[in-house]
Amino acid sequence: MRSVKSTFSILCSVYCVLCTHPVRSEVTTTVLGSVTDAECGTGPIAGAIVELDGAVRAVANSEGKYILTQPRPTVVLGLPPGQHVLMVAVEDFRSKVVRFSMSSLEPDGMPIRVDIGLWRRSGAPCAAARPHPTIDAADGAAGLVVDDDRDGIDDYVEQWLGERFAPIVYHGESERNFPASVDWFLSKTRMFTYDDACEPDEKHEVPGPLTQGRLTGRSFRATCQGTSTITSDSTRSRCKQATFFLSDLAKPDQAGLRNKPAEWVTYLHAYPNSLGGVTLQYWRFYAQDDDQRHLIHARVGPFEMELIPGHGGDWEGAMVHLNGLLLPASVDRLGHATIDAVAVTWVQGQHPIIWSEEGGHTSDPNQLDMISSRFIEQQTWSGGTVTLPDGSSAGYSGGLRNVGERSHPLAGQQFIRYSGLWGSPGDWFVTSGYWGPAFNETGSVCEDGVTPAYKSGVPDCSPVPVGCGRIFHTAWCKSMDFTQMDRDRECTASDQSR
Ligand SMILES: [Ca+2]
Ligand SMILES: [Ca+2]
Ligand SMILES: [Ca+2]
Repeated sequence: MRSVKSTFSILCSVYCVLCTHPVRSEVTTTVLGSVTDAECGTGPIAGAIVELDGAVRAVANSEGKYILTQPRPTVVLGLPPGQHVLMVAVEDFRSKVVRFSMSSLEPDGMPIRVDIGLWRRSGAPCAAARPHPTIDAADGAAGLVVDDDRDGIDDYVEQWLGERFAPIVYHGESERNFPASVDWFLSKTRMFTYDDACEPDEKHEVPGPLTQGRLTGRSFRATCQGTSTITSDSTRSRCKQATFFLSDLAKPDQAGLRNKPAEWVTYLHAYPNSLGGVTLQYWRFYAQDDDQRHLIHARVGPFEMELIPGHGGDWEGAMVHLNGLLLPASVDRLGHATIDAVAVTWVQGQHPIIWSEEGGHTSDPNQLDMISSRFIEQQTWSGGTVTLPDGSSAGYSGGLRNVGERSHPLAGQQFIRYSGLWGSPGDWFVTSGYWGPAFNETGSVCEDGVTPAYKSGVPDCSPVPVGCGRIFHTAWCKSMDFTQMDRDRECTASDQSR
C-alpha cells in the first residue's frame, strides 16, 4: 500500500513539475483603465503612478490611460481571497487606494477595467474644488469599502498596509518577560479601583471574570480625592493616584507567553496622516517591565537613591509613517521618555528591524544596547514565523491585529478604550503600572501642543505644568490628520484625575 502511495505521489510531482507549474505561471492579470480629475472635470491626468498590490507599477500616459499586467497572485496578505488593491498617486491630487474583486473564474487574459477619479489635494483651479489633505482610501465609487473604525481608510487597506510594513522584532536570549496578548493577560489579572488619597490607600476589586468588554463602562467615586467620579474609559489619572488598575501578575506569569509565540500578537493602529499617507503603529504588550539597567537617580530629603523602574503592564511600539505614495517616509520608536525618529534596517525594503531591549522592551533601531548576543526573531505579520537562536523554527507568530480607533475599536478590541493602568500602583510613579496605547504618556504634551506633560527621569509624577490643560497623547496620535479625525475624542482623555 505504501509503495503504491509513494509511486502516486512521485507521479503527481512529475506531473506538477512538467505540466501544471508552467501553465500556472502563465496565468496573468491585466488591469487597465483611466485616471481622471474627478473634481474639475478637466479630463485625464497624465503621469499618475498606478500600482497593483504594491507589486507592479505603471505610469498613466498623456490620455490618462494605464495598463498593468502581472502573474495572478492567489492571496494578497491582509485582503480577502480574490481581492486586490490599486494605488494611484500624482502630485497635487489625493492619493487613492481602491480595493476590488477579481474572480478566479475569469478567463486568463481577460482584462479588468478600473477607472479612477482623483480629488484635488490643494489649490482651486475650478470653482468646485476644495482642498482635501488626506489620502482617499474609502471612496466606494470604484471599489468595496469597509470602514468600521471610521478613519476614512478602508479597514482591509489598513490591514494590507499593516502586513506589508510589519516589523521583524528581535528578542534577546536573556529576555525574561516575553510578549503576551491582551486576552491572555485579562484571564490572569484582576481589576481594582484605587484611591491614593485615602489613608491607607483604598483598593476595591471589581468582580470578575474579566474580558475586554468588561474593562469599559465602569465608574467609582474617589471619595478621599474629593467627590470626583472616576470612569474606566474616559478618566485618565495623570499621576496614577485615582484610577482603575489591572493587578500585576504572579511571578511565573510575568514571563509572559514565553513558550507560546503563536500568541505573540502585535497590535496595529493605522490612520490617515498629515503627509497625505497612512501611519502604521505596531504595539507589543508584555505582562511586566523588568528594566534593571536604566536606574533612576533621586534625592529624597537628604538621601540620594537609585530606583529600579520596573512595573507591571508594559506597552512598547514603533510607527511607520507612509507618504502619499504609500512608501515609508520615516520611522519613530517609543523611547524611555520621548518619541524618537530612528534609522532602521529594512528587510526586502518593507519590514523594519526592531530590537526589543531586554527587560524594558524599548524598541531600538540597532543591537548596540542589547545584552544578549543571540536572538529570537519574530516576524510580526500574519503568517510570519518565530525563529529560535539555534535557527530552529518555533512556528508562527501571533500575527497582526488591527485595533481600530479609540473612538471606534475594531473586531472587539475594546481594551483600546480602557483608560486605567495595566499593572498595580507601586511606591513611585515610575514603578506603577502604565497606560495602554491610546493613553500612553511617552512624548505626551500639554494642551498648548508643545510643553512636555511629564518630566523625564524623575521617579515621581512631575508637578503639573501651570495651565497644562488636557494632555495630548502623542504616542497614539503622532502626525494624525485632524481634518479626518476628531482630535479631542481620539487623542485626549475627556476627564483627568490626580
Ligand atoms: Ca478604517
Ligand atoms: Ca484605523
Ligand atoms: Ca517598558
